[in-house]
Amino acid sequence: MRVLLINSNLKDDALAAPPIGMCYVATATAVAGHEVRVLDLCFKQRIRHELEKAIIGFSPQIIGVSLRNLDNANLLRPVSYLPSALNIVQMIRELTVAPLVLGGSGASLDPKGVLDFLQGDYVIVSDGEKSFVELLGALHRHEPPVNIPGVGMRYQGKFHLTPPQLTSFPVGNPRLGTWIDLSPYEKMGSSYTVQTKRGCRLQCIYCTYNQVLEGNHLRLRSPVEVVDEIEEAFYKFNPETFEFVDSVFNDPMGHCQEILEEIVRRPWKARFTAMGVSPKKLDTQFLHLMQRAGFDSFMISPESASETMLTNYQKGFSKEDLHRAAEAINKFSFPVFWYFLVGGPGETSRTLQETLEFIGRHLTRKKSPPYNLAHFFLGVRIYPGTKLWQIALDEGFIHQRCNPLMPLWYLSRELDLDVTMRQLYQASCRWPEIALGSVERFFPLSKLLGISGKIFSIPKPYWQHLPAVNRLLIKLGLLPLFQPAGVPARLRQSLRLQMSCQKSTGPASPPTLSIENF
Ligand code: B12
Repeated sequence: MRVLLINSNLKDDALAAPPIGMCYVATATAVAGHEVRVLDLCFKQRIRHELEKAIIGFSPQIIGVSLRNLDNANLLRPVSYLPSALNIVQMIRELTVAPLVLGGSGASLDPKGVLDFLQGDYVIVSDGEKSFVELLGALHRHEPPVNIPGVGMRYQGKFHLTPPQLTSFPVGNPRLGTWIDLSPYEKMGSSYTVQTKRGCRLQCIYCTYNQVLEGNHLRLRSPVEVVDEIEEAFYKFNPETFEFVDSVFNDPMGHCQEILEEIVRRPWKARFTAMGVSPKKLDTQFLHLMQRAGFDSFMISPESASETMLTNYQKGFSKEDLHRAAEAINKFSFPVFWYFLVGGPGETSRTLQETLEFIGRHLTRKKSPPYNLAHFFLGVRIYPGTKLWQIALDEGFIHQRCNPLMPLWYLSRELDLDVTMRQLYQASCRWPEIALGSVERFFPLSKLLGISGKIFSIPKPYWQHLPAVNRLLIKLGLLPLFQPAGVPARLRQSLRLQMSCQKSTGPASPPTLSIENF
């Protein structure tokens, strides 16, 4: 069959992410003998024109649309990506009658809601490779695809989903660089992305990784196969950096170490980064191995440095583990991006203070670049299927019949929001390493880096320069200009809206919710 896969993620700033998931699906579909084309809409100015070019010449028999994000999961600066995805789907519908299949993490998080809202024909939950290829087979044979694992659809007037079966890692090498043009991503500071495993063993109460996204059963790729993929891409595409996009990069530690050792054994030298590094067992020996393999930065998500909050979030490591990891990290010169969450169950100004003290003690020691960056998200996004969903139901943050397509938030009632904002603001005036979620409104400016970064050889990743910018703003007394005003009142208002909105709107009517307005 002729299959067109379209990336609907238009986020083209410093966080631009190549659509690796869609490339996995493209490779699996091509391996199964179909004729596959890929259209990456990110960085494209004329979306309709691109769609016309791709659809009119090729006449696809099936269209797959990748939906990575529902929203930006940022309560301080909320943005929904659903209206732009809807716009793309509507343009596709005007150009072709080919069945439309939705997939990607956004689609997996709320398959029914996404299928209804975007008016797709089918939705794939979790891994796409096997389910999508089986769906194509069924459609080709004119059979109803009702029993294919991972496939959701409207059937006999109702939404029908066969639960996904995540048993093995379906295709090894997604051949990212052969399906899409990586150069605009690289310009923005992004990397050639690689996945070494699927599944997450952690049980963080707010997280979806071990649920619909990847499941909690680990599926590991062979270290040699992973490094072969990197080697092939290194010689073919010569990317500036490779980035591991596993949910947790260093769990299981043994598998991760084998990959790093395999990299060290190869004759070439590449640069690496990773998100999702866990502080557990992050010692100087492991960091040294990362350095030898070519790592020059990474992201770590402790979420809090308070023992109470680490326990409440069920992070699977202790405050002591975290302090040990920070001390080990400080012996190296990597810039490290630290993610913190404020406002989970049990958060108080005292627990937040403990996190800020940790930052003051460990993350602000460097007197010259590269600096650490401590990024704070306020509020915890509530997803269906997580323990936080149940907690939020019990505590009245959400209602049984709420619509998961709307960003739903948990924000500890033990926090006095005025005090919280003051705490965060004062800390950010004192330590330029701190960035609050509201900084996201300046991300579009990062496109300037894409233009000037090469000319002035600004080192990547670009986020490492944010503390230097903050330092300058603090010195010039300009930081207050960049702080959003009236946040506590705004947050109280959106939480009130969240609760009232859910009570009046049942699951039967999600598309009527005003997603554009939040
Ligand atoms: C790595 C990562 C990042 C990195 C990306 C680095 C990079 N250079 O790519 C960084 C830290 C930059 C990042 C940033 C953000 N991220 Co992020 N990120 C992830 C993470 C952990 C892995 C994504 C990944 O690459 N997976 C590997 C691929 C292979 O999996 P996949 O994309 O799911 O693809 C499979 C299926 O979904 C399906 N599939 C995919 N496409 C298609 C298409 C079709 C047609 C079909 C049938 C199937 C299909 O098949 C694929 C193969 O099996 C996920 C969580 C997770 N475990 O999925 C969050 C996640 C995707 N991120 C999320 C968010 C919110 C963001 C940000 C918006 C956060 C922010 N405010 O800054 C930004 C957005 C960036 C962007 N450009 O879109 C959310 C999205 C949920 C939501 N609320 O919308 C997730 C799900 C985490 C969560 N909260 O649960 N992220």
